[in-house]
Parts: sequence; C-alpha cells; structure tokens
Amino acid sequence: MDTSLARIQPCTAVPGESFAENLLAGLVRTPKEIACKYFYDAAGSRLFEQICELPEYYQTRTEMALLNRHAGEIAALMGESVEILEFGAGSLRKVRILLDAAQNPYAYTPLDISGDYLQEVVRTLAADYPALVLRPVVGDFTCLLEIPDLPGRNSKISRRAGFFPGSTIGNFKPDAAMALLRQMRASLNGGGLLIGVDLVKDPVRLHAAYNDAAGITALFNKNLMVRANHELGADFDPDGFAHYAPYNAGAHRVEMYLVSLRRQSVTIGGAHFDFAAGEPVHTEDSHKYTIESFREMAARAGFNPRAVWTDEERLFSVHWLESR
Ligand code: AVJ
Repeated sequence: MDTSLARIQPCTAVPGESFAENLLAGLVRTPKEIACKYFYDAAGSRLFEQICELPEYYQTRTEMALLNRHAGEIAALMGESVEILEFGAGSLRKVRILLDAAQNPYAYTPLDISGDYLQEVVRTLAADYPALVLRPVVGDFTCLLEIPDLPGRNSKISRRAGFFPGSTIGNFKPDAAMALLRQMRASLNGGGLLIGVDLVKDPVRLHAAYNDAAGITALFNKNLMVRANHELGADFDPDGFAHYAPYNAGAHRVEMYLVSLRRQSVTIGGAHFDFAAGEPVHTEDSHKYTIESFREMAARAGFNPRAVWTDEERLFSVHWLESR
C-alpha cells in the first residue's frame, strides 16, 4: 500500500461565494433565502448521511440497489481504464460500487464543497484501492472550470465518466439544471455521465421523506443556523425556527424553509436582520422528474440519453447519458 499518499493529487476549484457572503445577501432579500450548498459543512454532511439511512428516505437505498444490480452493464458502458469524476462526492459509498465493477479503473476525481470531509473519506478510499490515482477537488462544482488531464494518462485508452448520483441535480431550478448539465458535459471531454434522478410520485411519500419522524431533516435544515453561529459568530436561536418542507405539486418539487416562530432579530457580524412571526427563509428546492422529462432536458443540454434503470416502484432512476 502506498502510505505516502503521493497518489492523492489535490486540486482546488475556483472559490465561489463564501457562506458569509451568501447569508448576508440572502437575508436582505424578500423572501429571505440561504443556498442549500451551505448545508454541507462537516456536521451537515454527517447529518445528511443519517438522512440517507432513514426509513422514509427511500432515495439512497433505491439508488444503491440500482447501481448494484446494474454495475456490470454500467462498467461496460464506462469502458476500460476510466477516470471517474464525481460531482459532490459526499461519503464515497456509491462510487465504490462502480470502482469494484469497473474494468481496471485508472483514476477517481471527487469534487466536494466540504474540504475536511473530502480529505477524510479519500484517505480511507486510498487504502482500499491501492492502484487508483486519486485527485480530490475541494470546491463548488457549479464554479468548476477545466479539470486538467492527469499526468501520465493515456487519453487513447482512458476516458472520463461523470458520476452525479443522489438526485443532487434536483436542487437546481430547471434552467440552472440544464446549464449545469452542459457544463458537466464540457468537463467530461467526450465521456458519458451517470446520473441519479428522483422521480415524481405520490405526494404523501415525498412529504414523509422530507419530514421524517425522527426529526433528522429538521436538524439538517437548522444546521445552517448552527453553522452560522459557529463560523460567523451569529446569534440565531435554532429553536426559534420551524422546519417546514411542503411538496409543491405544480412545480414538481419539495421546498424547504426555516420559518420564524416569533418576531425576532438576529445579529451577524454587526448586521441586524429582523424576522416577522411566520416569516420563511427558503433553504432548498428538490425537483422531481419523470423519466421522460429528464431525458428531454438531458437532450436539450447536448447529451444523448441512452440507458435508464429504475426500480419496480418507479421511485428513482439512474441514467447513462452519452456526450454527442
Ligand atoms: C442530496 C439534494 C438529493 O434533495 O433529497 C435531503 C438533500 N434535503 N433531505 C434531496 C436533502 C432534505 C437531498 N439531495
């Protein structure tokens, strides 16, 4: 085993807007909003891992089962000596399924906004895959410019495959989702994209997935305020806000808010923000697609939608999109 970690070649994406900038700008807007990418500090990433284990949150286990069931076919589509680029890598549990099935995978390039978390999980992965070149990229994948070719990589035998699981694409409004798909396509140098997409379904089931009985999703949502208190010296009272996550059937999306339970004022670095009783702060959208509506969007983004896999209940879908 390579203990020097020389195989790990970190690389930093262009820094986007900071949490502080986003928060100060978002809280003077009407309605108030905070971008959902700021959920994922180390504590938030761990809370999200807990969400993935919840009985109500069908997404993770359904997608994992699809990846396991079709790993051979996926590996064949990715081809030999592939470099897998994962957008928003998280815990790296899903990519292990691909790495185990892939034919002599060459490299793995995980991109994640949570630098500490990424470093931790990549070290574990390095120990388990001694031959794999690892290139963690800390940053916001929406600000990504170009990812250079790895030194020593032979582009004749090795090509890229994107991996964007977990229906993270659902966090973007349809126009932004299409722009992001286009941008990913550009960074794949002609390679394909394997992407997980949550499907439109019974609103009761969707509601339960974002309003779990154990209250983990509420903690995840409120972690934005806990994080602001720790990182920016804000004085949010997280108990003074309610987790609210309704399904907007017309827009095919679950929306998340933190709703102020009383009239209150919060101070962040000398700036004061007033909240009316009942005032919402918008924190996330999670768009749902049909298999057809997603394939249409992918085609408009310049991909050729090829294979698609779904479960018996049609809860979730995994798509293989080819660059064309
Ligand atoms: C990781 C963005 C796919 O939208 O379902 C889970 C995040 N938010 N519970 C989702 C999330 C509330 C999740 N994604």
